[in-house]
Amino acid sequence: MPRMTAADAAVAILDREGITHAFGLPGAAINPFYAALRSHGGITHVLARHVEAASHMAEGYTRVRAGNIGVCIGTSGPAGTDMITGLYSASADSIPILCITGQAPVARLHKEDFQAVDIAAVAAPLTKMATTVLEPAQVPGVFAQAFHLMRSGRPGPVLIDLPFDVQLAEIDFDPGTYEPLPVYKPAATRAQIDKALAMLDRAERPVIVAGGGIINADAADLLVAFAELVNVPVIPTLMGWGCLPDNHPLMAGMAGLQTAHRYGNATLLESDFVLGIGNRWANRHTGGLETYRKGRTFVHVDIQPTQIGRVFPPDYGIISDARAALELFVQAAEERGRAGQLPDRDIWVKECQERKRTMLRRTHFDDVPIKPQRVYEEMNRAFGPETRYVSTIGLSQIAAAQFLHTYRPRHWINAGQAGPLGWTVPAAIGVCAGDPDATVVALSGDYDFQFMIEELAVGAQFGLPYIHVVVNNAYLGLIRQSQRGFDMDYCVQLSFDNVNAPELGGYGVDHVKVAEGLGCKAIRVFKPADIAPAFERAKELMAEFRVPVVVEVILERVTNISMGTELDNVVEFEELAARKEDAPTAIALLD
Ligand SMILES: Cc1ncc(C[n+]2csc(CCOP(=O)(O)OP(=O)(O)O)c2C)c(N)n1
Ligand SMILES: [Mg+2]
Repeated sequence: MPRMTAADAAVAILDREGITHAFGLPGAAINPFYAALRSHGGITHVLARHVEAASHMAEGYTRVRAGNIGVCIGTSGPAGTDMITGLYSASADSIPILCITGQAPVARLHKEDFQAVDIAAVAAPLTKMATTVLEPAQVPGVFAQAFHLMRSGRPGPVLIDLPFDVQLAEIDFDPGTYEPLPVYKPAATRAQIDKALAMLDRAERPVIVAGGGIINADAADLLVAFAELVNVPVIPTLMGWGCLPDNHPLMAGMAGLQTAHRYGNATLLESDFVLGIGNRWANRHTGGLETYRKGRTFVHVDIQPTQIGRVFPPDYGIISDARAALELFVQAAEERGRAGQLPDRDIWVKECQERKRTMLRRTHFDDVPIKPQRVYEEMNRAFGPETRYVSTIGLSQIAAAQFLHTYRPRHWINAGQAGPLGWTVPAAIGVCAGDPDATVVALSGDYDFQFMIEELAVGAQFGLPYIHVVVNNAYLGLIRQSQRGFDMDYCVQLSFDNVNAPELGGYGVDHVKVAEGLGCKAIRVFKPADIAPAFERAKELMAEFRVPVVVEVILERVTNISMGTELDNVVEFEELAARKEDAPTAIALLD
């Protein structure tokens, strides 16, 4: 039997489980694991500048391709606690990442050892498993179990904490015969699918709410096939956005309080039946449940048994992986179609399409300082359907969801539930590492960008080029807008006179200089007509220098973005589009 350190065994298992990349930074307590990484030599390591960033890089890496699992590594103590936000973000959005931490030696865990913190206890509620391995011989089993858990059922993160002496201890282990454990995914039965389809048949104005579970299950093609077979409009959630292209005739728009389309909300409110697949009924999608549920029948398909009935009791629930359910939905719908049993939905579909064409928000403004809507219009022109967008939180992200277009799964990569400021730069770097050929365009408000701006150096050091659009209003814009309800504008200003950059006119941080200082390229734009040339120049710079390129757009300080507390009370702050020139990059154009 081959003998090796437990750390060597762990790295060999990472390899056998298909891991090719890791994001992290070493410290004394994790050095044995780094020694094993070094002697293995087959895992590319990206050195983050902040450990929280390593966890977000891992998440971006997971999200970009089906089957990917991002690995983040840190030492004991503060490295683990820094990654807690990454574990929260990943668990909230059902994204598997494996977090590996170093730890004090076993015998010293309770002896006030330097940087010994019970990280497994801290991480427990945010992970599918969080464990400090006390017996070296358990290391292979713990890693096998970790991969089994991350891939089974509702995906999510795992933390493995390795005491220093456990990493160094020699164990018997044969990597050659190591085998990943089988993955468990519950699957709908045909009887359950037939029952759901019979309910759908009885509806007059049905919609499918398509959640991120469909993307996690790599089942977007089946969703499109099913929607087309039954001719039912689809409302993707923010996590499901991209599972059918925005220009698909059955894409009815997103519904919700913020990241939603006017036509998506109107169609949901007109509907009498909702089939939710792989979705959570998160409150930013539903708003108040009374409005959301009124007069509608609900079927809910979810991989996690306890998710059914958690937010509200559906009329019928099915516990199933989205792919397994959609395979049967397609099969059953095909049979019904051949037997001429599918209802004609043409009139309802046309009504939904008409709303998509007419209920538009205006994007075309020529104002200086630039109105944010114009930035998204220019992004729609500059970046094609293969673009992978990365964003996190803020008015910037909300407006992006309202105005940008997504055409493919995994092309809208967003921390949907946790929304941790600072996620965007590291997540974009993880996306670039996971798909080096992708066109990656990240979007941040000025504050989100400043949170982890140091990670730009990682993109420069490791040759991970992408374009980062920074919309600068010198404000915590979303919080400024939400403080209107308190009649205040308190602690949300980011504006100051930068003594080194008077040309910024009070917009504070000189993002161009900071980005350049970190080894990246950067362009600043003040006028609408300069946005498109800046994007073209950014593409050239990215190709030439292979580093992140920042395009900073100086916005008007105060622009309120459409949002509300109920699906039927979303407040519009700008005049709506009346002619096609008002929203020239909308999918379906007004006359
Ligand atoms: C860690 C963390 N702290 C606080 C918040 C609350 N928050 C959400 S958006 C936001 C302001 C974002 O400002 P900016 O990135 O400039 O975007 P803008 O809204 O101005 O477009 C804040 C403070 C958060 N999401 N995450
Ligand atoms: Mg801002």
